[in-house]
Amino acid sequence: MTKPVHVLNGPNLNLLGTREVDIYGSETLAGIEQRCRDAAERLGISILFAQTNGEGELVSLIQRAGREASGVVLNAAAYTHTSLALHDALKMLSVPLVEIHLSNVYKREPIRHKSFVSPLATGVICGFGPLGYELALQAIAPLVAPRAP
Ligand code: CA2
Repeated sequence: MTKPVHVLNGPNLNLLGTREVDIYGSETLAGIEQRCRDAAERLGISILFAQTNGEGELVSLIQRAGREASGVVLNAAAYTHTSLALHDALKMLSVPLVEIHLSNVYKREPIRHKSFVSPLATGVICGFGPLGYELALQAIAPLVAPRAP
């Protein structure tokens, strides 16, 4: 059986829907998780969904994904723009990686234009809000599907 795709979320995304709704929308992270579960079922893949506020914990989740996942969808939130530790952990991944952001980070402050994730990603999706998670799963599904015998 194919390993799950790990959908990993970084700091403060647990607060989605409660503030900054003008930027991130009103959907909660629980709502996004449900969207992912529905999309995964349609696509015939399984997922593990997780969020952490800690940089070290996010590194540990990526290391675990290296052992236990067939692919990774990652919204590393602010650590995207700051974390060399995250970059080093992602270097060790040998499965497809889709970087995702709810907002269009390139339309925002210049500090958000730098990504420690993008150079290691298979592809990047940003600016489509929660729909981006579904698009990321749609993009990664054919890359993690088992080959026909
Ligand atoms: O657009 C995205 O998905 C981001 O990854 C979100 C990060 C931000 O630092 C990135 O530049 C772009 C921030 C997530 C913080 O989420 C909050 C949600 C509600 C209230 C406050 C923060």
